[in-house]
Amino acid sequence: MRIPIIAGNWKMNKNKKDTKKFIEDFEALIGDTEVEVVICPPFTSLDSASQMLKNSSVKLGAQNMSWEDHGAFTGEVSPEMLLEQQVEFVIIGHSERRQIFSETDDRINKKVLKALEKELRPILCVGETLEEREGEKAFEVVKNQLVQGLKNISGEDASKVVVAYEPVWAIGTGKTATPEDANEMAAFIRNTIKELYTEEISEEMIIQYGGSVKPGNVEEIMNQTDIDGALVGGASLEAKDFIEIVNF
Ligand code: G2H
Repeated sequence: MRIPIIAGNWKMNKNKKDTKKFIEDFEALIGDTEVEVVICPPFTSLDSASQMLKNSSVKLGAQNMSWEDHGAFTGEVSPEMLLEQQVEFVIIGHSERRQIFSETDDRINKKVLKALEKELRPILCVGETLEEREGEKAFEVVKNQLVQGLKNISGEDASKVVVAYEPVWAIGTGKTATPEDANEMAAFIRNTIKELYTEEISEEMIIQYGGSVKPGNVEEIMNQTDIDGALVGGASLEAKDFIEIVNF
């Protein structure tokens, strides 16, 4: 039985004041949920968020991290620094990191390995561009991202990884993959995990869909057999929208 994970990726939005307001509003709305809820604020809001969420069921995630422990890496944030803020999840290889900041599969793999070593749960993002989908390369691209991203990761560790399928053409564009297309890819991802590891591990794995998830489409997406959660960007910025998604 897989417990769904719904995570809000705030991207580069919300200062400390906005974070405080969101958490106050969201905590007032959230009751018992059947899903695991994660919010991923910018690094600068993690401290305030972790203090406010001390007694909450809402978990904290970061949007990126370094694969190094410490040292001369200007601008980077280490896994220990995240653990100090009670961070439990970390988004790795988001398409914006891959495309805008030229993150390679090799670097993404180093981050996944480091996160697991430090007992942070990586949310490994995979997904094809529009060009790749139109060129019928979507499955090949996603498989390659999975194989590379999970290189040298043991079966025991692999089951802690959350995979987020985010077709690049659906991110922040208002376009969503049809629930059937998203599920087809989620099932393909699960099958790839089975090939790489075992059926048991593939059945345990949480596979999220991300890309313009909103209150109006979340139910249909979450009803798909192989989709166990959502990685939500724009619609996670307002407590009233995010709660509707969480309570789909
Ligand atoms: C995809 C998603 C969150 P949005 O990037 O990771 O953002 O829901 O705004 O498409």
